[in-house]
Amino acid sequence: MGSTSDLPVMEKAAKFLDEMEVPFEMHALSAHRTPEEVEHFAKEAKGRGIKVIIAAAGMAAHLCGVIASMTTLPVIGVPINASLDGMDALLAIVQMPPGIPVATVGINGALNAGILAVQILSVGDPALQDKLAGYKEALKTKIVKANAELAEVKYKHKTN
Ligand code: RP5
Repeated sequence: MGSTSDLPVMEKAAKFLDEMEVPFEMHALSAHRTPEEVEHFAKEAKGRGIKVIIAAAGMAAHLCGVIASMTTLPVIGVPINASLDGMDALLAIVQMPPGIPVATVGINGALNAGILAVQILSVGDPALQDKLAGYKEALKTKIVKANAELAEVKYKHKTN
């Protein structure tokens, strides 16, 4: 993440990775404030065994694209709502030029970034695929239960 002020959002990704028992690192690295550290991280990541990078930044959010420019690892970008309702970060992250993609999730979409990272990691890992399938099944159960509860809500003109 570009700053620890992004941590309250990025915690959702961290909690999901913990739930899936996937080892991960967290760093505060800024494309503008600590560009040398960003370069070192991006260039060394693959050699250290990292498989996927989730990069989160707000405002003029160059971190994700800069990292993507220096590695062939998949980079998932999380636009953080730090100003302009997050639209500045969303456009900065998603509008990458041809050749340097960043798989961009929604504004503050840290949970989806965590899920997508695990989905990428699960290719060729049946045990991890099973854990993901369990997670998605629980989502289904939650909505089935919600739908049943909604059926009990009564309005004069509600017909179900
Ligand atoms: C970005 O600037 C960070 O990712 C953060 O979202 C935003 C504000 O950073 P702080 O001023 O809170 O450190 O680089």
